[in-house]
Amino acid sequence: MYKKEIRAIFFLFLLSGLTGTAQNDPPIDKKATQETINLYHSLKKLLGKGILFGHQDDLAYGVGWKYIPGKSDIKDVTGDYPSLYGWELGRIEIDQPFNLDSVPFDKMKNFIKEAYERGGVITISWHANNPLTGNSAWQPAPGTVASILPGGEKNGLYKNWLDRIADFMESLKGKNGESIPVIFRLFHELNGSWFWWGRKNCTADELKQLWHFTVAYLRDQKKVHNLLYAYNTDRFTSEEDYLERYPGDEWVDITGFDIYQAHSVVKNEAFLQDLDHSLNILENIAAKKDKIAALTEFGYNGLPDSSWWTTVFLPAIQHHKIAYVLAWRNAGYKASGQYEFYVPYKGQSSAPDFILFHDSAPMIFQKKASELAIYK
Ligand code: BMA
Repeated sequence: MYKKEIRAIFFLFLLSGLTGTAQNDPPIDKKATQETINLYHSLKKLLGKGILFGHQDDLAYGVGWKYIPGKSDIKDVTGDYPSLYGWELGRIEIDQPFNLDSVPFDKMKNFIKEAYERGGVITISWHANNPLTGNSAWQPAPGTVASILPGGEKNGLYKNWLDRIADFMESLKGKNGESIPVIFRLFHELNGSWFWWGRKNCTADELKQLWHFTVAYLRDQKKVHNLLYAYNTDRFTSEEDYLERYPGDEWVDITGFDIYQAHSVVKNEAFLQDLDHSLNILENIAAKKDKIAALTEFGYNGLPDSSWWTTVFLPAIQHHKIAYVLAWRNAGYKASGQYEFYVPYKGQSSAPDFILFHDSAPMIFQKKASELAIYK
């Protein structure tokens, strides 16, 4: 038998019985659909065994292309799709037909169905506009969070926005009519201050109240039962720092954080250490709280180091108990010469290294994920 086949069989053995009943360990939604419960347990069982690889907007566009059926920069490079897909709902709240990155919501729904049917996992973020001012998510204003809490002048508007979120989530159906489970990355990067829900823009108590209100509204009032909820900070320094705005164990399924290498390659080693260290802290928190740890967003824009995947990113993550990692979007090049991409496209200098990364033991892309039957 070839080495690769032996590895594959060993891998399947490791993960056999990935799902199964775990009656006394439900997600925070006690009425979650069976597929959502199965996803929750599958992710838990992955911890320490394999890491799903995700990419934002993977099927919609990449560097130099848009909306080509079946295309994906990751698939072009590795022959394999990612096993996790990030999507973004910003502007659905104001009834726009496409999101803030110009992805039409109807196309997004089809991409989500396509990925789910081949066993992929879906995670969604929401850069909601500022509900108090009508400006973007990045334009905080004093009192915004207070204004949408019950009794606040914009609570009605916010509920109206959540109705649209609920409609979208509920419209995601598999071919047997079942709801497609979604990991909802609510108020992501909440310890930074660039969004209206950020640290300097509301008190910890206000954020917690907002979290409770939002989850309770979607889950109990709107009866949306296909969501897992991810608590998702930006970089942090300690357990206390990470948990400063944590809404409570009964309100969170997944704990994660976002981190970027935003400097020149000489800072790679520092990035590796930071990521490794933060994952240690996260892993400990998740273990104590019995939550699923994940790297909810990461990237190195432009990938200027051709061996970054196997010499920096992989060594930082491979020994950690995290269920998945999500690379940010391949928006490509703008006319101004600016660019934004976080996974290689065919011909990009880190593409050969990304193939090695794809083949590395803990990493799970679509082919392995399909065999895991994550929703069964
Ligand atoms: C940021 C950038 C922006 C994008 C936003 C929301 O990190 O990628 O170009 O509009 O996320 O997806």
